[in-house]
Amino acid sequence: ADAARVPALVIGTGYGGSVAALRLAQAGVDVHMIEMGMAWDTPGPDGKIFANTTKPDQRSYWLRTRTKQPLSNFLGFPIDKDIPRYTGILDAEEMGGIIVYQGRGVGGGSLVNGGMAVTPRRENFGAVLPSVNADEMYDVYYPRANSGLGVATVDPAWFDSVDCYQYARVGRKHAQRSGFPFVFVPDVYDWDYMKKEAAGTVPKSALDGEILYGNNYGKKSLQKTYIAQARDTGRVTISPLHKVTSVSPASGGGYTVVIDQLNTSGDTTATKSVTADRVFFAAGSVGTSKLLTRLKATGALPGLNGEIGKGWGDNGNVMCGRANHLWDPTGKVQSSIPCGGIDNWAAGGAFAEVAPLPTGIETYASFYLSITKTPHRAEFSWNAGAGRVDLNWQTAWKQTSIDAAKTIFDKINAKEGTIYRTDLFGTYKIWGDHLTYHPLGGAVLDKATDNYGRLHGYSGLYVIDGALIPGNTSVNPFVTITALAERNIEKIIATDL
Ligand code: FAE
Repeated sequence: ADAARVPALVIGTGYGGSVAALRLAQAGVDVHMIEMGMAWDTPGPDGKIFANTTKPDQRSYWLRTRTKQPLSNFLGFPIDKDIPRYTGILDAEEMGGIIVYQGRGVGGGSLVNGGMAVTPRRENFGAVLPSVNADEMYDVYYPRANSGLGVATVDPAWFDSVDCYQYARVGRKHAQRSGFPFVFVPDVYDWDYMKKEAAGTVPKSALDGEILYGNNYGKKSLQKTYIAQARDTGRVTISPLHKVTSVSPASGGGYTVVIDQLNTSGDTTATKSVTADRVFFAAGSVGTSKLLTRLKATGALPGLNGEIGKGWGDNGNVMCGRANHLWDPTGKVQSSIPCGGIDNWAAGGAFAEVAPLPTGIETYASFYLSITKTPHRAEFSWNAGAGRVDLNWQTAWKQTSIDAAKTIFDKINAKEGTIYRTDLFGTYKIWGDHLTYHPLGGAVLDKATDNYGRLHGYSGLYVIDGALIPGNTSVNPFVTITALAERNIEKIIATDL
């Protein structure tokens, strides 16, 4: 093991980690980022870095021998297939009755997500992060995050005219006919690039159905925004295919960080150790929570407090499809980037994204991902016998989310004389209630940490990712994760360095 010493080590390269790295580097601090996933900067044999959604291959899944697609069935047929085991981009992690989808690689969730960049309504923020000054967030940190991420909204005139958003216009029509507000949802996709895709003048990404396994062209993942800026400072190094396994106090001050180097089969090829003055946990809600829960229980960081592992939620995610009449086709070519939603949060506790079903054929289906208000919170705990961290999620808890989503879709179905699709998640199964895209919490702000993410019990250890947010954000979470990281790192740089 080499005895390298670094001023700041960041575990993970998603939203929280990228904000921390950029701002620390700009303040003159050298930063080492550790990422268990791949770099995603080299084209595969097909000339593209990322696999297409319709043709998953080894690049698509983290260490699985079979795909685990969020929509497992289509027209009654199972669509999962065998693939070689590889350090691919999407992790479908099975945790106590819920599949938690997460991005793996330099850029974290920004590699795989839909790019929907939503700021919660001001009146809902108090329930999202009760200990945070909302005026500061809405005056300073949300604007800073939106600008750093490159957030923009679709041109409404183009939206109204283009084939690839037929599905979203059908979604709008049905929402409005039932009296629900339809709202445009901002995104980090380059809208000018998508216009060129539609015009046929550039290689297609959104209009070729790319999502979930990476976008080859138009999406501004963190690789193109925060991480590019961080690299430009010359102070940030990134080690992909390296996984942090331990953090503990070092005898001469700072922390000893133990890191496994992985090959693309997921085997450990070397174990290294680095001493860091400060360590930022940015491994994502599940990654950070699992690491801290294990380190607390096994004696590496025994002084962490009793809030570690608590307050985890699924952001109330639930999916469903509706079968439209033949006079309401949703389009053969659907942009993989959603741009609108149905806001029934105040009345029914549900905000539903009108999502694409980019199959390449006409399906007459409307598809939705709902974010719902849910009180249920699970807890991570160390299972000493099995040597792993467990999560006590209860599958029955999703009923609250289904009930909230039904406040929208039962009404639309009644108005339109339509029914739910029963073929997308199994045979005769309406609700996609087995998964989440939005894990949140596990090291909650102002509980496991102080009000700026400093872990209780140890100076120089910080949490700066989705683990800070207690389970529910009322909308898609990454703008809030980014804005909170901007707020916290500003305070940490001003007072701790
Ligand atoms: P995250 O982005 O998950 O980054 C954590 C990183 O740490 C990952 O790259 C890990 O590989 C790495 N890591 C974990 N453990 C270790 C370790 N021990 N050592 C080294 N590295 C490690 O965390 N959100 C939205 O707001 N809008 C959307 O449209 C949207 N769509 C989504 C679609 C999908 C399919 C998925 C999976 C998620 C989606 N999300 C969306 C959620 C969003 O991507 C997620 O909230 C953020 O990525 C979480 O950011 P963090 O910084 O917490």
